[in-house]
Amino acid sequence: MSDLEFNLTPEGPPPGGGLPASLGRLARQVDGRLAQLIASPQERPRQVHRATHYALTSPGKRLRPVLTMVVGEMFGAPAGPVLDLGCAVEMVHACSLILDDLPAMDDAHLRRGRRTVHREFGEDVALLAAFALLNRSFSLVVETAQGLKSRRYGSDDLVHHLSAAIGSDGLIGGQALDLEGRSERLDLERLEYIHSHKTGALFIAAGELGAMAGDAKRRDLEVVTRFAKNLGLAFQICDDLLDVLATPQETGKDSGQDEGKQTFVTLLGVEGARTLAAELLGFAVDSLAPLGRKAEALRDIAGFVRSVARQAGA
Ligand code: GRG
Repeated sequence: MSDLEFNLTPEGPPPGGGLPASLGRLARQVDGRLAQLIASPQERPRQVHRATHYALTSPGKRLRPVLTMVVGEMFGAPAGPVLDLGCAVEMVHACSLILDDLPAMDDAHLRRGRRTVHREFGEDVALLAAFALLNRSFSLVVETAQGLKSRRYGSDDLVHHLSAAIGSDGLIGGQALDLEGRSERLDLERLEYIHSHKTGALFIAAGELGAMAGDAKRRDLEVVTRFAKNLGLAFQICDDLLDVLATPQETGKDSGQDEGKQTFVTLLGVEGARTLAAELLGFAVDSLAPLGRKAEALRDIAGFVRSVARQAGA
């Protein structure tokens, strides 16, 4: 663990572990920026603003915005706008966590070491806060993208990629099939479909937004997409491993949330799930070959996820 630096916040390290130091500096920039991009909790409607603030600034790993920033940096995107695009992705993630935790979905009590948003503010406010974050995410992408001087991509391209990642062929589609599949026996192909949509799609959008902000060539954009797809799926397998192997103190969320559900762990066993995660991370890293040494920070992200898969429950 010596190469891991916890991304300290006033409340301590983010549940689930910290990023390596090289990436932790980016996560700290995200932490410093998020609250500046949404309405203050003092502003009316106070309950909704308190809830958006609570959900967005609670201590998470910030892996998706870090991915946006690393990719943006790699293609020479301006740092300020790319940070804001990463924050927009984090807003979508925070929205999805609020919805996922609701009684109608996972009925979770604990998230990032705190009471879930609906338990703290009520379901009505939680729903409004989720939509407020989603809405703000899109306005932020439009504002930010308009200031970029990309030759290849307009703000409509960024909006399109983000909305596609969220829609019924993205997070919403994956979540819907996940909910439907709870009473069924799933095979590996279907499980992969669910998680490459429910989790992987936002990793893909995170990488793509960074690449578009840096005006990456289309073929380089495709490399980023492939990398993020494999990374996202490997990350979900880690999440499944942590659900059975780690304590709520370690992850900041309820353990055994997947009980009764088919997961990569129930299908493949702990070692099989670790092996699959390692394979996917291998594909992710191999896909970076055309980018050469400039993709080193992406290899670090894959290394971080690999260390989570290895250390889960150890
Ligand atoms: C309208 C945005 C939107 C979504 C609706 C509810 C839903 C559809 C999808 C659920 C997506 C979801 C919550 C997937 C789980 C992904 C996952 C592995 C979450 C944990 O991510 P970490 O470990 O969490 O990065 P932190 O707290 O560190 O940010």
